[in-house]
Amino acid sequence: MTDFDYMARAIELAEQARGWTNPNPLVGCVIVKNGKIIAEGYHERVGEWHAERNAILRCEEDLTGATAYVTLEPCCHHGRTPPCSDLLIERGIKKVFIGSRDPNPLVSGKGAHQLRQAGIEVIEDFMREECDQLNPIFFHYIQTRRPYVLLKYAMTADGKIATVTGESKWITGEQARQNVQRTRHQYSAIMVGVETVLADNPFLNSRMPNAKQPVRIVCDSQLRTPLDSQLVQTAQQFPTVIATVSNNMQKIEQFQAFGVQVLQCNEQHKRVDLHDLLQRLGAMQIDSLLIEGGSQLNFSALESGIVNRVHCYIAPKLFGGKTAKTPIGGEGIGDISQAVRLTLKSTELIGEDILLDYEVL
Ligand code: AOF
Ligand code: ZN
Repeated sequence: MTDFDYMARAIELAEQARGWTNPNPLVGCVIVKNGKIIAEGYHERVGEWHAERNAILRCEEDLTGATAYVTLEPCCHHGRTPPCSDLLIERGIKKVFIGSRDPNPLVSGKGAHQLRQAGIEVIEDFMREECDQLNPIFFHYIQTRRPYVLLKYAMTADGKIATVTGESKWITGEQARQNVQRTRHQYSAIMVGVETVLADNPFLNSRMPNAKQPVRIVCDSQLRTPLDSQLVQTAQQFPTVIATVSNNMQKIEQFQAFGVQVLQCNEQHKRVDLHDLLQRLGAMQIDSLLIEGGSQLNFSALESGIVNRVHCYIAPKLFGGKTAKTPIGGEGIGDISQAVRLTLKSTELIGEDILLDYEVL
């Protein structure tokens, strides 16, 4: 096995915790001595041991002279757990391959520096691109303290998200819908506009077995969410937030009585100021937000520039109809030069549907 194989294994280990570490990163670690893997570990859940500590503490062999492969620069600060750099030094590790740099201001180069100071050979940026792919959410959140935003929609091959009568169940097939469930598990919160609540009365939970449940958010400037909606009725079991600009205290108290948290946000053009909302969600430790429509909220989100990533599912169906809804509504733009520009990261065939994964420029 080569250095590349060991780091690839560390990435594979890191992946296993997807959805469970937020707002911490996904991190994997492999330790090799005399051409043999003698320890493996990954960061399993936020608040628990880091990847390196898991690998080291589970290994009974002497680590003196061994080489460690870590997908993220080892930390050197006392957080919820003690510094990993100290432990690597203490156990006599001789060489460390690092994938991603850690932009956390508490670490940011100081981890690698500390290892070098102790005489360890450190190789940085090793398979950095692959390692960086693990943590777009962490890198964004640790630097901005605002959630990383993914906009997701499913449409027909003629660009419709519903028929002329408003029917939308289902556009994509079973496998694509399962993929959405996995995405919900990876994001800390999921948001829809009030029109979607009125039209679909959604539940917005993750139905994957053992899934982590995202915080459910309704963007509802005038508090039109019905008290008998599924979201309000299940707010005691699943955290539920309504973001509004309304001051109607009587209504707010009614929602609160069901366990809904009401966030009174700043106003922008009579709607919720999405930048203010993101700031508040970030302060609540929400590092990632999945926006699932409707078309008005999708446009507002894109227009305000809060969207980092777009997932577009295309189903092999055609609906037609001049008034059938499309994924992005709102006022739109007049001039092509104002278009939101995207970079295609990947395309994937999921069952009979296509997933286009874009980054917003
Ligand atoms: C690593 N390996 O496996 C992780 C690291 O307060 P804590 O203990 O939860 O630490 C969180 C910070 O530690 C996080 O922001 C990131 O900078 C680093 N995470 N570092 O070397 C790991 N999870
Ligand atoms: Zn650490």
